[in-house]
Amino acid sequence: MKKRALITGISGQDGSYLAEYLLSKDYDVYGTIRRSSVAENQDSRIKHLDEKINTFYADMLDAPSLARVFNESKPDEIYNLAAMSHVRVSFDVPSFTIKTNAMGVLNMLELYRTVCPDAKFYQASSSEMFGNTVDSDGAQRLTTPMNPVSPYGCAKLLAYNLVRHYRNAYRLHACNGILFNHESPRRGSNFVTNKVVKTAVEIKKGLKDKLELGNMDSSRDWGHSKDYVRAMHMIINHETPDEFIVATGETHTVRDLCAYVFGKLDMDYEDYVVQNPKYMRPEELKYLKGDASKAREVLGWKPEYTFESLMDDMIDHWMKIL
Ligand code: F7E
Repeated sequence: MKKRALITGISGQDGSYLAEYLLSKDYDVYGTIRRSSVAENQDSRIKHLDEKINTFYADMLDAPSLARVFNESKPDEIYNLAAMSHVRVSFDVPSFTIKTNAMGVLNMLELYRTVCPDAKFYQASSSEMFGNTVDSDGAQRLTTPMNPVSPYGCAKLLAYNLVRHYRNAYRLHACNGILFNHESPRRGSNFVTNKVVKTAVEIKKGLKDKLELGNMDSSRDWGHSKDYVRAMHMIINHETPDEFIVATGETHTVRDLCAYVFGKLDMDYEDYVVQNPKYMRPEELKYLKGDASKAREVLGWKPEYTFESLMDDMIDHWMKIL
């Protein structure tokens, strides 16, 4: 019998790559999408999978809609990826963010516990939970204290703890993947990597003359979403439910990112990048570098993309599209 996977947020960057990955492993794939007034926004990343996957309208805050999806999909594996995923926007819509990213997970866990407790559950946890805590060697790991600095991070930390609590209280196979930033050509263009790459290509092609950014001194550990969805599948299928960090262990500033991308296009970023306070955050997470040694050693996971090959993939994409 084919395994059945349910992916909330299947139309997002990770959801779409995970759907492709699970289809390649012969799963039946089910997923939730949210209604949007611009129909194209609902399925632009999964349109090519139309005939191969089963999608349902649902919302993390609409428990009856989730119940219908659980009952119709009867999942063996549940990947909970749906979220309000933009950290800066979470300062503008804090209540919506906390409800969706924390209460929504509670809705999912209750359905999991009551409808299909023999299934396995993966929660998309985030490096944003660490806030500005860094170990003395300059990395974040599973033992690093978590002190989130955004409504998004606070909500993700509550969800993370709920998953651990449900696992212990109800003996469920519920896992957390703490994923550091992961990008791809499918990344929303209001996240910094895709914003920089897309705008740099537009400048190169004479379509724009400047790039407006916020804080250029923050550092991020950027990996490729394709590598990270593979890790999700390994985490959920590990024999014991557990927590894992997924990261490359390399960090770069936003400034380094600009220098690399503009440099690849034979331009100097300093001629085009201007700072706009609009893109600053009330509180900034300054530095991320993940220690994924447990995922490497226990799961045998390792990333195939480097920072450079990730950026090259995104540059190639926009050079073709624009
Ligand atoms: O910002 C700085 C910004 O929005 C990265 C989400 O997937 O990863 C992501 O969250 C950095 C920050 O990602 C602009 O201040 C400068 O320091 O691409 P980002 P994020 O906030 O790190 C984590 C792991 C998640 O879980 C989240 O869901 O870049 N930055 N100027 C800017 N950022 C944006 N978006 N736009 C700018 O103009």
